Amino acid sequence: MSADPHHHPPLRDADPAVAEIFARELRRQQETLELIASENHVSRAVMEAAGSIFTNKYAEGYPGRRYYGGCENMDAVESLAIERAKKLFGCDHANVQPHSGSQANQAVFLAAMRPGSPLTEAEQKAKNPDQPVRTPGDLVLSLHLDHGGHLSHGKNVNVSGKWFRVIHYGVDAKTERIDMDQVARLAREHKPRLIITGASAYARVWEWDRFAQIAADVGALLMADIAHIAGLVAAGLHPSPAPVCPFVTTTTHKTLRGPRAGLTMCKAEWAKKIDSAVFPGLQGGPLMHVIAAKAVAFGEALRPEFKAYQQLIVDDARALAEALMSRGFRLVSGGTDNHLMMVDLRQSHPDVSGAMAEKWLENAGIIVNKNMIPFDQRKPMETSGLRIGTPAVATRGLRPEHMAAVADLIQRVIAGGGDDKTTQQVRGEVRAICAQFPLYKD
Ligand code: DSN
Repeated sequence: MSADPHHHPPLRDADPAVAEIFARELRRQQETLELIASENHVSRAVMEAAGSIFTNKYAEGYPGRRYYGGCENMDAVESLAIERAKKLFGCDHANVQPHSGSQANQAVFLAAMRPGSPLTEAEQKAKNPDQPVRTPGDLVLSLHLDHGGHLSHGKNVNVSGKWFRVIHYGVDAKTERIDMDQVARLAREHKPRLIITGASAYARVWEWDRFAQIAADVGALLMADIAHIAGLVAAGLHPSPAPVCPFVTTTTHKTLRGPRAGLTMCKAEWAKKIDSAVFPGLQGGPLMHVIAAKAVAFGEALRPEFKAYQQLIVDDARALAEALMSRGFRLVSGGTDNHLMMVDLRQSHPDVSGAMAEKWLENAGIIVNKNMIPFDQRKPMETSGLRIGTPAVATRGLRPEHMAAVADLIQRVIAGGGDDKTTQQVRGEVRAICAQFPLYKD
């Protein structure tokens, strides 16, 4: 920073090294097809808010109850974000402060669950005879990570799996859809305190009502993590869990197309506990610039154009799924109901792992991610699957009629085994498509 406090040179002068990295990233986003199901390109308005003077302000506490002076504008923007979130999702209460989806989920654990050790007393003693024994934590029932679940839903390396006992349901081997009979049986047998629904790699509709019935039958609490499908839920293109789930959590940056952050919603009776869990339970100062950007994104999502955008995401995903299947790719569960599809490479390309395909596609300007698929034999860093989603290409304006060309490019790269000639040819064609659908052009 310059010695003169009134002189604020733009980034390109203040720090050319960082500015050059930003310029490269802008070019990368402009010239590649972003098909990672959890990513998107936000509006300039959202970026402006995220990079605003609100980054200068501490505002621990909540609107009207802060631990710092000078918070009137923080209160205004946070209240706006809360009101818009409530309207968007039809929830009783919204806490807009979680920094991420994982923290949005942790707020529910902290508010509603009794932590402890995931091990039984005997297991703890066998493992660490000299350690004091901790009581077993409450039990969670959630979707297996390999079947599309999420790290923060009880994976042993995550705090959710270290402090709570966890059992998993999965998809049916034949239909590759959630095995609701298994959910009901596990719930009956194990009586979990919390059932978690929601996934990061599941292409089908969630049956919230059936989950709610199962939870009610065994006296469990129910949480829906709608991080991936939040935009679809807000637009009414996927059923909303809000009427039947005491807790609904989400990130704000996937289909919802807001800043990178989280959101925890709940029924009125949990409002106080959720607020205390987020602050002071898990976090200190809220990121007020990000909360301002959430307010902007929620405002965008309340407009009629947002519904048309979400419809385009779904239409693009269906068209891409059809186009990939007609080119010989097998999709888990045979298709998609939402914004993503899981490609199973085992039949069409048994010698190609998800990791290999991800790299070849990246070299050709097509960005996807390798992903475990149900009953995968390969390891998580290798995988037999690819996860492909359409939120970002729909933002660029690609329509269902463009998806055959996209599927063709994917097919050529994978069939070519990453050879240089095909890679260069496809890269050129990707650039041409990107130029036809420019990003951040003015
Ligand atoms: N990492 C996110 C995703 O890609 O789905 C989930 O947290």
